Formats: sequence, structure tokens, C-alpha cells
Amino acid sequence: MNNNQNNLTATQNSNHDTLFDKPFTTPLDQVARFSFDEQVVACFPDMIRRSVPGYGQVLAMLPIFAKRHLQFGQTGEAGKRVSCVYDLGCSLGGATLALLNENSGLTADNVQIKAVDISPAMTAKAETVVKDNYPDYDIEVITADIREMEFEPCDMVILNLTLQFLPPDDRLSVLQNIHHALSDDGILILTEKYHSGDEQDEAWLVERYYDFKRANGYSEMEISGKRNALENVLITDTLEEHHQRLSEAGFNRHLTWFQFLNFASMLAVK
Ligand code: GEK
Repeated sequence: MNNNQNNLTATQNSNHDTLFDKPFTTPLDQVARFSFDEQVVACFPDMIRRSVPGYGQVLAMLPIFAKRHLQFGQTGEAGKRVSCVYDLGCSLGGATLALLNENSGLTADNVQIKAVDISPAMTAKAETVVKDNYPDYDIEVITADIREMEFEPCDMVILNLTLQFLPPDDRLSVLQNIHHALSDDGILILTEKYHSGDEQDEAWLVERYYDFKRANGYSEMEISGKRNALENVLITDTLEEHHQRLSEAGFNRHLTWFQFLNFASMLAVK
């Protein structure tokens, strides 16, 4: 865990995720759909760390990508050259905090960050977390639906585990808007849970994913409770569908740079 993730966990005073640690006495169709409310906010850092294989590794690469790719293509206060970065579906700001690690070359003078989430419970907490950790930085925390946003010209966009929560029909237009807003050579980091198009591979990936959760302390009841709550809320694509959509959105170059069980991260360059 790097320093920023330590900061994140400490600052957020994360509770242990016990959201699905209770028997379901209601019929399945009455089980509450998963939503990003105060209850989820309270245990979010613990939940995401124990449920997403490779979460820490993906975040740890963000400053390294920033260092290599950011070209300070925008004009900030007093005519300074700055890079503008969007963290879309920022939750509590984990990606933003990780990005600002000392490896990034980013300073209060050369970066503007816009961290966006649709959940007011998330953005309220994210605002405190980023301001506590980076008081001198230009970080705007915005409560908005990324499907309805007008993006300002930018150099890097982080979509870490967020596109998967949009209705599939809305995904292409968000990627098109991002592509339009990015500067030439700007980058998109897209991390998603995915499914395999091969039935046998998919069954193996899902079973090993549940093993991963068991190894991280989740019970059978918690695993099945979360699976039911996420049904029709988190809708996965195959990696082929992702790459096809990135091409359709206008990205000429894109590759999968990270894969861990049924989670993958892609990098797309404008
Ligand atoms: C991290 N990126 O820690 N507009 C804006 N936000 C949305 C929308 C939308 N239409 N739909 C869902 N969200 C983070 C983790 S979590 C992943 C991202 C997870 C938000 C939602 O409110 C939630 O905060 C986030 O997307 C997904 O690096 O919980 O598995």
C-alpha cells in the first residue's frame, strides 16, 4: 500500500464492510439494489480493497502514467501551463490521491483536478479527504452525472470502475465526450470488471473471484448478497466490447495493460 492509500484509509476512518453480513429473509426480488449511499461510504475503502483484485496496483500506476503522458496542455491561473485531469466516478477520491503521489511530477502549480461523482454522500466525504490531504491543490469535487456533463479541455481522464455502472446504451456517448475533450495525445485510463465471452473461462474466472473474496474474509452469505444487489446495477462487457467501443469513440490506440481475474484496466490514447 502506498502512502496515499494509507492516507485514504486513515483519513476516511473506514469501517469494516459488513453490508451483506446479514441473513436475507426477503425474497430475492425484494433485496435492495446496491446504491452508493452513506452506508456504503462508511465502509467503502475496506470494501473496494477486499473486493477488487488489483485495485491498489492500478492506482499505483496512475502517477507513473501521468509522469509519462501529461503535457501540461492547458492554461491555468496567470497563464501557467497546467494539466487538467478528470477523475470520473471518484467515490472518496482514491484515484485522485494516488495520482498525486510524488512519482507523478504533479504539483499544486501544474495540475487541475476535477473529481466527479453522482452520489452526494461520496462527494461530501471526498471533498474533506482531498482538502485534508492536498489543501494547496486546485481540486474541484463535483456532484454530477457523467452522462450529462460537458467536459472541459483535459489531458487525462480516469474512469476507475465507473463505466460499468452506466446503462450499456449510455457508455459510448460518454467515451465520445471524453475523446472530444482530451487534448491530442491525452489519455484515458479505463478500469472495469469484465466477463469472458467463453462460457468455461467465465465460470472459472467467477469461481476464482469468489475464492479471492473468501480469502479476503467475505462469507458465502456476503458474497451472494452482494451478487444479488449488484444484478442489473453493475453490467459488465467483454474486453472485446470495450476495445470495440473505444475505437468507435475515436481512440486510435488502446491496449489492456492490466488484468487480474475478471478485472482489467485499459489505456487509450487520443
Ligand atoms: C476509485 N473510482 O476509488 N455519474 C457519476 N458517477 C457515477 C455514475 C454516474 N452516472 N454512476 C455511478 N457513479 C473509484 C471507485 S466506484 C466502484 C468507483 C465500485 C459512481 C458511484 O456513485 C460510485 O461512487 C462510483 O461511480 C463507482 O478509484 O464501487 O465498485
